[in-house]
Amino acid sequence: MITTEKTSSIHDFMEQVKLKNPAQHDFHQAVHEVVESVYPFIDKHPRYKTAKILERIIEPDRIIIFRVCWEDDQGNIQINRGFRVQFSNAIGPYKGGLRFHPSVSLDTFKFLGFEQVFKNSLTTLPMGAAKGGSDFDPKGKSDNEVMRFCQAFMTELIRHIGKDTDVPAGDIGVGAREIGYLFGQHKRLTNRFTGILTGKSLEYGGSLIRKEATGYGCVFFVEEMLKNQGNSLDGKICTVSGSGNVAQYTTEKVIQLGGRVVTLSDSAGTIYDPEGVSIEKLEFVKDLKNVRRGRIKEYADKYGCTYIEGKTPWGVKCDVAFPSATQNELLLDDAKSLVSNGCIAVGEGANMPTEADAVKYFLSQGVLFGPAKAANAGGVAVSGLEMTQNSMRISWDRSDLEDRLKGIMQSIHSQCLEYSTDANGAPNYVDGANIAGFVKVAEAMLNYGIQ
Ligand code: NDP
Ligand code: 2IT
Repeated sequence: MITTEKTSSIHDFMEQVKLKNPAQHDFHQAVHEVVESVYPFIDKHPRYKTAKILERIIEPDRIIIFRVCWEDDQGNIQINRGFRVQFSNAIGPYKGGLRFHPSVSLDTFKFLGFEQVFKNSLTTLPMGAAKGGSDFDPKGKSDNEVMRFCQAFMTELIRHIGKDTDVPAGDIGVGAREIGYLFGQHKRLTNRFTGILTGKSLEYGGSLIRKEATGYGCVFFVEEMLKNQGNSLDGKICTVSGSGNVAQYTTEKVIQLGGRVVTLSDSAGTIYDPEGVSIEKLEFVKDLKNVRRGRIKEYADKYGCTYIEGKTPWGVKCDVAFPSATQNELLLDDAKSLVSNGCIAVGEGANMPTEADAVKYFLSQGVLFGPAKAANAGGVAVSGLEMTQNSMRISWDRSDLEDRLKGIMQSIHSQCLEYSTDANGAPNYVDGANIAGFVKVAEAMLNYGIQ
């Protein structure tokens, strides 16, 4: 329960954050959510307050911004901006994905890097937090253009990463193709074959289950939330947004657990397939999005279902929603419409896909709400397992890795329950994830003294 006094302290704290980080709205949103959970907790644990852990944890260790020049297929010189925000290495080497998307700014990478601090802590593995990428848009580029961009990007990034320093991976716009070009350039420049990236293909040091991990992990987390209430995904109607890596493997695991996914989307619109996406239809989506790089509308054309141009899936009736595309894609009105249509659980596959007011609404209605830093931590968790396998020069088998992933998601669920408050009869997993993620990093920071 937040008292008036605490609310005013949170308000003052946030005013300072806004003054120091002007116009970084996504970063403010991410910090505010954590501060709301952690402030009342810190009040009961003054050692964190005296050591100013909260003030320190919101300040990245360092920010790297660089120019990336490359030549397109017509011989024109193109200039992009590269970023790496190394947020915290308190509990392990910096770790987190790279995003290539024209919309990104420093704000994007600060919010994502900040979220990663708590997420990586929850995985139980020794990983610090970072995020990076570029305003480069891979859409419509040839493979050769993507290769030249990735080579130019790595030529600078190489100074800042390393297997014990900072280990990037994929995110929006960065999949197996981009990781291959980035890894290849690193190997060429250093003449060393080391695990400096995760999400690698299996032929050169990648881990089984990594590409499935975020989506599968998110579904395992939702299954745990439901199980805790004596329920399950079996027979549930699910809406999924996005149609990239996270959306595809969320869909696959929902199908395996007996649920039915009735929507997928991309930045142009949503398909609504009341019969459900089958494994065969999902294979079509994988080929469409990962190989041919086409639009989701082709699904509706091929299978004769509804295509809703320019809309997200949240108007469609469902039991469980999996926002798996991008930040702030699910707004307050969407939350109201989902709840009035009977939605009982939400698993955030994307990072911060639910706007702050919408999160509050879900909690006020007793919806089981799995926040991103808990629900989508499976991706980075299997990245952590990829790092271990690379260091040991071994590879674990598929079922072993899936079991480990499931075990990690169950552990994250228990950690959240340990610190959760009450949200109208349901556990408040937002408080649970923020506080549980905070404690491990804060304790490590106390060990290091003032730095
Ligand atoms: P992909 O690039 O594979 O897919 C992204 C999907 O989201 C595409 O369908 C894309 O549509 C859609 N999308 C992206 N940006 C926007 C936008 N601004 N508006 C509407 N739709 C958009 O990325 P991932 O699946 O890897 O990532 C999806 C989310 O999951 C992100 O929030 C990411 O940070 C998060 N995440 C990813 C992890 C991973 O391991 N990959 C791990 C944890 C979280 P279109 O093709 O039209 O652009
Ligand atoms: O947001 C995320 O956790 C990721 N994009 C995955 C990061 C990773 O290092 O695997």
